[in-house]
Amino acid sequence: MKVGIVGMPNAGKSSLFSALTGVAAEAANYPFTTIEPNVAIVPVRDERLDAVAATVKASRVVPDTIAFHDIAGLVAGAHRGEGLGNQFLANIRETDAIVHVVRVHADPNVVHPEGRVDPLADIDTIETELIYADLEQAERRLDRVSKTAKSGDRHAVAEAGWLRELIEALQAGRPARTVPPPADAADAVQLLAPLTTKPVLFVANVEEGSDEVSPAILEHAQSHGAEAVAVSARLEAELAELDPEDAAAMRADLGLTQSGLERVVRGAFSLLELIAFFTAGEDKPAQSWHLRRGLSVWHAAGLIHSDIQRGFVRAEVVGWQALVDAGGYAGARERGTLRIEGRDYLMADGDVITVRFTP
Ligand SMILES: Nc1nc2c(ncn2[C@@H]2O[C@H](COP(=O)(O)OP(=O)(O)OP(=O)(O)O)[C@@H](O)[C@H]2O)c(=O)[nH]1
Ligand SMILES: [Mg+2]
Repeated sequence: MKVGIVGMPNAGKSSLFSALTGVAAEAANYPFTTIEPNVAIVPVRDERLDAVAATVKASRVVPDTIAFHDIAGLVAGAHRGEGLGNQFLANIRETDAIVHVVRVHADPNVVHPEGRVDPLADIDTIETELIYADLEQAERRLDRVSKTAKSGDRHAVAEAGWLRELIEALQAGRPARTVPPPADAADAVQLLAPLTTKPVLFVANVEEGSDEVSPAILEHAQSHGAEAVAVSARLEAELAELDPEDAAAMRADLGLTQSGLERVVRGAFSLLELIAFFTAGEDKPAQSWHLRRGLSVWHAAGLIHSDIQRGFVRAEVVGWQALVDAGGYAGARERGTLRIEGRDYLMADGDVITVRFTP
């Protein structure tokens, strides 16, 4: 899963990013990979996976990951080249979701590009720039597609029609998610990858020691089908440099219950309606995976390996808690909590699966 971080200059994007990177580097049992300097691979901690690993005596714990992409800040008029322009938005076209960092803290030592701290106005600026970036992209695509459409190609005609409708909506300030493509050009969205179809998680960058999202931001998020969490980005970046016990003690001092980064990671997952499932065996790695809610064990098998999906025969499925309670697979089989399921079985959050397949 890939997430792009957007926001105004000085909003706290890179601080959030370093906090995430710090956490990733600290997770000693995870092979930290820097793909590019501005991509942080963050393991998704899950206590259920730890319990499963201990129960089945797994060799090690391999958490699923999220890749966060940090990019330069956007200012009003970025699409006309203001600030650093908007071309680096191309780096996050391929992401699954967007984290929108909004400055809420009023630290006078941190310069605001507009000279005032106004979270809702900043959100509007960024949303407008994302819409302009999509508009540019859609117009360029329409140029190309309308040439093919002239020859009467049905798919191109349908796509061009959709693009015209999309362009009209974007020009009126409406995001691309409000204009779904017609059935005969259903792949057009994937081709264009508009930024304003992606789910958004607002991260309110709040004063240290605060962990509440203001009602105005929450309301904005909810009315746009988005979610919002509060984080103090600089504090989290500092905490990520401490060892875990010191960080926990400092958190307790500040009265913060949950790690702000955990809120970001969980927020990102709930945004995408992902459920977790696990694979584990004695002396084998215990691994967590994430799948969109409503998909089958056959889809889950495909995430693990395309060969396992291709040769799918059946799956042994047990809820993580039932597995832990039974003390392992043998116990779960005896109690009847471990079931044999076919390829259409719909995965539930927390399932532990073993897929039998013909190689
Ligand atoms: N007081 C306070 N300062 C913060 C907080 N988060 C970030 N800052 C400071 O704000 C400044 C900008 O933070 P960055 O994380 O670099 O912001 P950015 O969004 O990456 O900025 P650009 O890369 O310029 O777009 C830095 O001096 C940070 O230390 C915070 O929660 N509280
Ligand atoms: Mg930055």
